[in-house]
Amino acid sequence: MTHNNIETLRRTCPTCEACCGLVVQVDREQQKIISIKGDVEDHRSQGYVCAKSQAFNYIYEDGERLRHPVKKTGDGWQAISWDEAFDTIAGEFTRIRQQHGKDAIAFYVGNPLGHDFAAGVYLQSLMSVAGTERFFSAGTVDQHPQQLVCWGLIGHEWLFPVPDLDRTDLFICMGANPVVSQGSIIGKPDIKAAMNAIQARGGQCVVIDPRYTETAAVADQHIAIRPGTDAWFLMAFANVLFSKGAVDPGHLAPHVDGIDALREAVSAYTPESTEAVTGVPAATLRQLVDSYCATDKAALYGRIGLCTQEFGMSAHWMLMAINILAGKLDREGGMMFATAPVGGSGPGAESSEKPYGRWHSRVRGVPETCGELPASLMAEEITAPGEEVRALLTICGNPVLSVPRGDKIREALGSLELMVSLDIYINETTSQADIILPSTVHPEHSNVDVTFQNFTARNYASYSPRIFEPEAGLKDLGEIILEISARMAGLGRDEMEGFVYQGMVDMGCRRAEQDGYALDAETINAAVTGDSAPERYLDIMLRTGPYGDRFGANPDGLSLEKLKRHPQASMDLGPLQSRLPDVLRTPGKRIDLMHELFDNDLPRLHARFDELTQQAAGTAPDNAMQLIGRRHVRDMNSWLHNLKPYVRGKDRCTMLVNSADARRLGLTDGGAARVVSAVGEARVPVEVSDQMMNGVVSIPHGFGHVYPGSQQSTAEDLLPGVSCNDLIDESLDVASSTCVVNGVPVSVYPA
Ligand SMILES: Nc1nc2c(c(=O)[nH]1)N[C@H]1C(S)=C(S)[C@@H](COP(=O)(O)OP(=O)(O)OC[C@H]3O[C@@H](n4cnc5c(=O)[nH]c(N)nc54)[C@H](O)[C@@H]3O)O[C@H]1N2
Ligand SMILES: Nc1nc2c(c(=O)[nH]1)N[C@H]1C(S)=C(S)[C@@H](COP(=O)(O)OP(=O)(O)OC[C@H]3O[C@@H](n4cnc5c(=O)[nH]c(N)nc54)[C@H](O)[C@@H]3O)O[C@H]1N2
Ligand code: SF4
Ligand SMILES: [Mo]
Repeated sequence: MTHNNIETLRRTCPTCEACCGLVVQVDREQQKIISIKGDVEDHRSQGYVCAKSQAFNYIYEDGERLRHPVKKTGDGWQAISWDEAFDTIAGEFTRIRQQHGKDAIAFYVGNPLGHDFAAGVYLQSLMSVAGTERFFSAGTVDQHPQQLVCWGLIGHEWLFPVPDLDRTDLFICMGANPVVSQGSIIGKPDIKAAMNAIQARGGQCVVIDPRYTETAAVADQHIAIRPGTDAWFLMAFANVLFSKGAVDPGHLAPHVDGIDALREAVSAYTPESTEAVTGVPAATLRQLVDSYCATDKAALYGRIGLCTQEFGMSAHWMLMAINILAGKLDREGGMMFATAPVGGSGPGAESSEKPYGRWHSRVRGVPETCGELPASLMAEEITAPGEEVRALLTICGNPVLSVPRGDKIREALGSLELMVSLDIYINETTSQADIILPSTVHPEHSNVDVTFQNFTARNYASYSPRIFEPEAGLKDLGEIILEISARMAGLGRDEMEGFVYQGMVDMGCRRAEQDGYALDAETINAAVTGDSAPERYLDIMLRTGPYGDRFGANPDGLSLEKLKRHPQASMDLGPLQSRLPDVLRTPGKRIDLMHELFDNDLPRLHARFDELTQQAAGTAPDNAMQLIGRRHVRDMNSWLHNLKPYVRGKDRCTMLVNSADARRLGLTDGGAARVVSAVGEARVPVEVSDQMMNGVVSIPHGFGHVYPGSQQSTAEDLLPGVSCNDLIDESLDVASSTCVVNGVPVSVYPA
């Protein structure tokens, strides 16, 4: 729609997993976005947006955002041509690989990559060309435990169950604060409204968290739990299910193995025996299990607070096991699986080798999980004597602030022969690079949030058009990754792109064969549409996906063209459907509750429980506290802090502590605390808040904009904060090689 120069476009917000629908007004003459509002006609978000809905435009307009490739010289950053940049990178990567082997090149991939479909596709090519074992990502400070558990139980690493919020009558939310985070692996705009709707239909919401969070404030009940103890809480939960005779996996019953062994494994844990360790009164847990069993449509959900703790994998294992035992997995109102329009999560061949321990980190021999090593080990892996990392490529990541021991990582970056960052800012991490390649930002490229359509609470497909032509000289991130991988493979860019395209065509033909209809490469080539190669990949995926038009065999089905013609950015594909046992990819299509991944962690669980039980009987040292994190609605990890509207106002990088602890520790509201951990020490402003459980303090991550060399003056001037990750050591949930950032032991003193 065009009036004079004003054009109205619809797209989804690219900033978090909710993917809200937006109406964007653009002034073509001025090349400016003049307004971004929630799209009331979007079937998912119905006009809802949060404060960050403007973020992609603020980023677009930020004068400190990089707009051309730069290289570091003695005189500071110098603009260079793309050719020089690519020649240097490919030349050095190739030389280093020849001289020192493939593992001398490391990668770190951060969170925003998940919002760029094209970059995600080409990253796969780059990873196969590079073949490095030194692959790190934000996933190891995030969802790795969930990936492993889903692989172990259903044979898919990337198919996670989500709470069926539209139909559930009991939403139990552990270690997540979706009212602020806007939901992760839950895919639902406006969680507060969804919780209110549950309550309006007579249902209940329960939050289990060491902090009385914004989500707890909306819920009917808050259960405070001691950080890091969820696995035992859930084992006791499962035990009660057994002792009540409430185990009934429903339609999954014929497919489930290991029930008796699981009964045995949890037999020692009761609400009474775990109470001293978890801090949850036995009666509270028993009452929760009662209402869970009595509610037909109930969903037990857990997220980052459950993942990034000492027993993250076991906690998620138990959570899934409980949903299965109670017959609430894959059932309406319970935890269900989305059916993403791009396909890939349907029935398929048995999953390949176990994504755990196929190789190990060099220094402490930590097992790989899901193809990655824990990001907190980056520093020591870079400096590993004799097997040093010589070159590092970071893509959309800021590990110096977002990963435990960020300070040590930053120091280690100095020893690299070549560091390249694909990023839009010169920040705490990228300032250490030799070359930074910026890319187009969201208004300058089309996108489909493919990843998040796999974790949505209601199925949908979306398309976000490009709003502006890219600024002269800027390339899309996907193109940059393609070019680097082509050169590393000794191929031309077009040739490499051709291989990727051919791979998509082959996949389309394979899908057709599996689904029993005729499709060949010529048909695809003749009919495929898209304004760019990535759009053509997408068209093939959509058309051979579960809702696809099958290139004509199902004329009413979905295609990229249809999606582009849809009046809203996102098209409704209906409520979640039952998908099991069809999509199981486990051996013999069995759900093995006692898969070795889980069984192997039991001795560690038992031993640690005994230790904590003993500790609970004694008295803790006076200043000992446990550190957890938190998020604020105007943050997105570390990278929105250079945008004034998001950092104005009172300091939010504070340490929360409850009033009784504050008194005992000699802290005052508005004063400062000295927080000392095994690896560091920081001075942090104190905010006294009875949201906190006793013995627990909270500091958010993503701050610490204090290093010289960054070019983010707003962040540095208005809200530098401190990096809690400098206080967090390299401890891991060894069962999933995931970083432990919650429940970290610290000592707290007045400063
Ligand atoms: N203590 C503690 N630490 C945590 C967590 C926690 O709860 N507690 N949470 C963890 C989690 S869940 C995550 S996901 C990680 C996040 O870890 P990271 O992803 O490493 O960190 P971010 O701060 O999100 O950094 C994003 C980077 O991407 C860049 N960027 C943003 N948009 C674009 C773009 O369009 N193109 C390009 N090329 N670059 C872009 C930004 O400039 C920034 O450098 O942090 C983890 N760290
Ligand atoms: N505004 C905003 N939104 C975001 C982000 C952001 O930085 N800011 N980051 C995005 C990213 S990358 C992700 S992964 C998601 C994460 O989304 P969520 O999982 O909802 O993340 P958090 O808000 O950190 O909530 C984690 C909760 O776990 C609690 N917790 C800590 N330790 C424990 C424990 O041992 N047991 C239990 N039961 N609870 C514990 C914390 O108190 C906190 O309330 O958010 C995304 N959305
Ligand atoms: S909730 Fe997420 S997707 Fe929705 S407007 Fe906010 S940042 Fe954007
Ligand atoms: Mo994350």
